[in-house]
Amino acid sequence: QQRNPCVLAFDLGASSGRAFVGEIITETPRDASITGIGTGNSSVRKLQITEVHRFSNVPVQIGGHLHWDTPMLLREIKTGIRKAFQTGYHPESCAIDTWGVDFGLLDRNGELLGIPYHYRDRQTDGVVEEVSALVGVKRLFRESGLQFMPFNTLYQLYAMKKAGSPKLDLAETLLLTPDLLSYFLTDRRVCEFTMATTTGLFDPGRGVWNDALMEQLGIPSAIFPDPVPPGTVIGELTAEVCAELGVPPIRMIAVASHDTESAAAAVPADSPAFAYLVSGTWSLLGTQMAKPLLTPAVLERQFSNEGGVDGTYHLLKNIMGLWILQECKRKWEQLGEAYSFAELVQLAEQAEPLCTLIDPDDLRFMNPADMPEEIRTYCRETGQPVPDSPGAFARCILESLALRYSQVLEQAEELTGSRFTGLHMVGGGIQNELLCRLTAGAIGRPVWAGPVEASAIGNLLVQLRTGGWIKDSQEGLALVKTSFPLRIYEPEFEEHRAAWAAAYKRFEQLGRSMK
Ligand code: ADP
Ligand code: LRH
Repeated sequence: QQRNPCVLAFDLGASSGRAFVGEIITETPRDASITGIGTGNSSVRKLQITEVHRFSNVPVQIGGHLHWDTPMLLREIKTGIRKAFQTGYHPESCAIDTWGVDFGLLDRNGELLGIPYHYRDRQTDGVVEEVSALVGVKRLFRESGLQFMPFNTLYQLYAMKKAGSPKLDLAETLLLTPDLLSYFLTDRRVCEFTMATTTGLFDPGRGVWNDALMEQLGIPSAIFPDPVPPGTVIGELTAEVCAELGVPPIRMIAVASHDTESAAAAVPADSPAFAYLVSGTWSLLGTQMAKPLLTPAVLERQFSNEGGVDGTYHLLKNIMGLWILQECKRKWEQLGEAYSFAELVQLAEQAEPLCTLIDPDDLRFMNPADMPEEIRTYCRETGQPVPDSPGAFARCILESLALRYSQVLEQAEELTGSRFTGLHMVGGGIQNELLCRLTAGAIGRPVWAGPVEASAIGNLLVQLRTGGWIKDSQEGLALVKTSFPLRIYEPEFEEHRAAWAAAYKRFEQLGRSMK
């Protein structure tokens, strides 16, 4: 029997990592009538994805700093490769996408210098203000295109410099997380374009590294490899890795290695001007653009321009996201009260609606020691009822996120002059049906939810293009549309609209970081 070509994607998020094999299958009309997909007599091509591995991604505090457990990530990726072959697949290639901004430094022998920092490490506290004063906010934005988030690579490197870290002096190469993990497997050093655009050191207007800014901040420009576009072949697994895993030397591809951009590349939109929300640990809300938008209004609203596939740019905003709920869940677990996400959603369903609201993007929620306590303090300070049960906390978080989505969606419309008829939601967060429903209510428009595993799918699509099995992004999106049905959430009735409008007014008054 002829085997379908297949490829292997690793999608590493801040909460978990997962490995999916993707293969293009052809359903005959007979199969199609069984599954209910497809009409007429023509056969249907679909992308079939199979999860072969999943693992938790838990960071580690070492002394005063928070780090990624990088050796664990590499070990789990190796396990994923082995499991793909053990399951009977023979992937033609594999690729890794991860969160943005973080990196490892290699010394002149090609060895890792230190343990990569986690973007929530506190070394960058106060650094945004310092760099802004040094460079000027207008230039900083014009030459990076990014929202001023304390964890952008630029600020991390500046913080290391300021702390007198010897690592920068010893570094020969800086590799962003997906490139670093690919390097461990192939011994090849690349810098993938979509990741480069998350650093703050890549000038999106000129499309090059910003050597002048690096020099001004004392960051060595020689450590940054030239960016390569998504779809570039990095190289093959090294002989050592193949021997260790007992697998043949498959190719590794640089995809849209930034998870947000891999997800955006898999949004099954019907028109080129669409709004999307990638919902996971973070919520990234934005829209696709042909080129970066570097206007004073974008600086004022604090949106980012991040590079995507096919040279596109994405105007988007980082919203604190389900991190807040994850951290409450973790705290309750420590206190001996364990709830699954599904249970928390169920409890939130029963809680009183639109009771307490928070500004999810208040920086106090970035990494507090005790998230529920931080929310309690916020409620006391803003004179609101303090949530008194996990359901009330979850409801407060989800409704506040939905209101923030509505606000940011309107800002995106204002900045781009577009009108979005609804919002595409993708990512693990769409398993939270209450969140999807609340979002539809808050924005007063439909939410089109799916696919859940958008980042892994976007990763697979770029690999399938590199392998020549699909020809362009249109063909890729057509596959997504036939393979992963959308779930539609319509906004609620008129009486709810008034309640949402009143809540939005209260939400806006919460102020602080409401730009
Ligand atoms: P990341 O890629 O950042 O690690 P994911 O895309 O995997 O994040 O999404 C993780 C989030 O998905 C969790 O924070 C949780 O809120 C949500 N989630 C996962 N499973 C469920 C579930 N069964 N029900 C509701 N929400 C869920
Ligand atoms: C989401 C994400 C986001 C970045 C953040 C660090 O996973 O990649 O786009 O800003 O992580």
